[in-house]
Amino acid sequence: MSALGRHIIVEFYDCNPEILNDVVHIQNSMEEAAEEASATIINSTFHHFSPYGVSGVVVIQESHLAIHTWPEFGYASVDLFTCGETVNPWVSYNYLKKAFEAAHGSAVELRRGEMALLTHKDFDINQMRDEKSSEEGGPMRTKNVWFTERNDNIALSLKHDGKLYEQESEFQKVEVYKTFAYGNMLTLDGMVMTTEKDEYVYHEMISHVPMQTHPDPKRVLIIGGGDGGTAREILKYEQLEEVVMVEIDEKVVEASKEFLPSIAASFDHPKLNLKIEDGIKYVNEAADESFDIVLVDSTDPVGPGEGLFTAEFYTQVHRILKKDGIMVTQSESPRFNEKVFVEIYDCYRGIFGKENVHCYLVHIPTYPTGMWSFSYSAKGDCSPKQVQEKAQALLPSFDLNYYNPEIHQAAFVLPNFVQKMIQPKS
Ligand code: SPD
Repeated sequence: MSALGRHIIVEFYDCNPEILNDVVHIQNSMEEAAEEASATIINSTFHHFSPYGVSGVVVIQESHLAIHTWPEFGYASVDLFTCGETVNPWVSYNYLKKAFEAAHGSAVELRRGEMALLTHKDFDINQMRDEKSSEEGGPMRTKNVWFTERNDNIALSLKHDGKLYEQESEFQKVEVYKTFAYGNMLTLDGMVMTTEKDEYVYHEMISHVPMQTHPDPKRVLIIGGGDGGTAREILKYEQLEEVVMVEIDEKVVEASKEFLPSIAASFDHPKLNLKIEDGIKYVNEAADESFDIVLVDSTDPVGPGEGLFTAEFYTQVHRILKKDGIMVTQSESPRFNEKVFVEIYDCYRGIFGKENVHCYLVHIPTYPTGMWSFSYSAKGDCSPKQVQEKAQALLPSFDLNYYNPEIHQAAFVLPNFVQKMIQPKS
C-alpha cells in the first residue's frame, strides 16, 4: 500500500432532480453505496434544505462518504474517501451513479497520505482506545436525518425517522414526516403546516379567539384548513348551524386523515360541509353577509396560498361577512416573514378600517422563529378582547391545551418591535 487512503472526488451530472431533492432516498443510497463497498457504517447525518438541496455525510469505519446536491441543476457533488485495502470506493461510485440516474459522471482519484512522506509515531495504542467501543466490540451505528425549513438567513430543523406520505398533488408537494420531537408532521412544498405535538396552539387560537368574542355565531367559513384541526375546534360549539370548509387540495385531507388522525378528528361531523375547491372562487361566489366568522387557515403566501394574500380576496371576505362578522387569518411571523407581515396589516386596515384590525401572537415551536401571528378584523364593533360570558362558560368542557381567557387577553399585548412594525400610517 503506497498511501493511507483513496479519495474520489465525483461529479454527477443530469441526475433525476426529484431524487436529488429527496433526503430519504439520498440517505438510503449513500448508506447502500457504503455497504455495497463493504464499508462499516458508524453514523450518518442528512439535511434537506427547503426548497431544494440535500447535504449529508455517512461516516464509515474506513473514513466517509459525503454529498451535496443541486436538484435544480440535476447535479450532485460527492466525496468518497476510504482508508485501507478492504473498501473499494469505485464500487460506491458505480452504485450512486445508478441510484441518482446520472446521465454522466466524472471523477478524479487522489491518493491521500503518501506512505513515502509519513513517519510512524510511537505511542501505546491501547491507551488511546475509547472504552465504550471496545466494551461493545465495535462502534455503534447511529443516524441523523433532518428536515429543514429556511429563508435566506434563518432555518428551523427537525430530526425525523423518514417520510410516511409523499404526493405531488395538482397544487403542491404534500408530505408527512415522522419527527422524533413533535410526532407526525405535515409539510406543503417543504414548509411546516402542523405537527401532532404542538398543533393545538395554532388551532385553538385561530378558533376560540373569534368564537369567544362573537355574540352569536351561527355560520363559520374556513378557507384552507385541510388538516382538519380548525374544524375540530370550531365544531366544539354546539350552537353553530353550519361550518363550511373550503380546501383546495384533497391530498392534504387524505394525508391528514391517514397520518394525523387526532387533528383530522371531525371530518364526519354532521355540521361540517367540506368542499374541495378553490377558496377564492368560493368566496367570490358566496352571498353577501352570509357568514358570521371567516377563518383563513392558509398556507404561506407561495404556491396555492398566494392568491389568499391579496386585497381583492379580503374585500370579498368583508362583503360576505354579516354586519357584526369577524375575520381571523394566520398572518405569518413578524421575524421570519417581515415584509408580508407588515403588508397584511396595511391591507386589512384599508378594507376593515384602521381601528378594527388587531394582531395577536402565539408561540409555535415548529414554525420558523417560534413566534407566529394571527389577525383579527371586525366588520362591526366586536372587540377582540370583549369575551362573551355564555361562550366562556363552555370552555371547561372543551379540554383545551393552550387557550384560556388570560392567554386570550395576553395574546393581544404586542412587543414594541411588533407594534412599531404595524402601527397604522396616519
Ligand atoms: N408556515 C406556516 C403557516 C401556517 C400554515 N397554516 C397551518 C395550517 C394548520 N391548520
